[in-house]
Amino acid sequence: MKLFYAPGTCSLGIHVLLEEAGLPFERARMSLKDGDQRKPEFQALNPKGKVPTLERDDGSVLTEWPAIAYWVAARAPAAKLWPEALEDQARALEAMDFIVGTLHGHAFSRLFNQAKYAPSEADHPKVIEQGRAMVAAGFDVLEKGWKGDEWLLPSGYSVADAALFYVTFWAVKRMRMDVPPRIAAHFERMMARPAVQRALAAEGLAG
Ligand SMILES: N[C@@H](CCC(=O)N[C@@H](CS)C(=O)NCC(=O)O)C(=O)O
Repeated sequence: MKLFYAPGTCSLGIHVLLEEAGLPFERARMSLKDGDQRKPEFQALNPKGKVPTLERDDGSVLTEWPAIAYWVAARAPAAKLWPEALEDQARALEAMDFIVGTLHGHAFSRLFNQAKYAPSEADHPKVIEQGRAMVAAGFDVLEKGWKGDEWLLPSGYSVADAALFYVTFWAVKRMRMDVPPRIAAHFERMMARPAVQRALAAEGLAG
């Protein structure tokens, strides 16, 4: 299979999961800045023009972070990336939906693309201000609702941790924002995982 990724974007979380899974995969590096996602050859694979995009060995293509995470986890049961109990599975979905759909899709999105929210450049600082407040509120929700110990879910390390990792990576490394203590400790634990270090190194982000 082949992961289409762009360094330091949300595809980093899937990159981590593929490394954790221990399945063989190829990497196809994309430059969003150069518009690779809009090129016809990529649009033919994924008309949404987004990473992560996973091309599987049968040639079929899977998109959307939670769906890819679920599929990777299911393909590598020994890695135990998908919780066993129904309650933990539901919590994993709940966390991924909030992180990918809300924290990324609404809050960080305002920090990355102000023009999407305000046609006039004069309003862009307001969009950034709103985005930063939404990011802080999102991390606050996760911090206050923390039910796990070292990892997000009480059942242990899962796909939800990789989702939390990529948004925390954005906050800490890209935006230089403070995150609440449990999230900060989680980030340190994630950074210590060999799979995370391998993904970061492959994306040219280590160190
Ligand atoms: N809903 C998608 C979101 C993916 C997404 O927003 N990817 C961004 C990078 S973090 C992207 O490819 N942006 C390129 C663009 O919008 O042109 C998912 O869950 O995978």
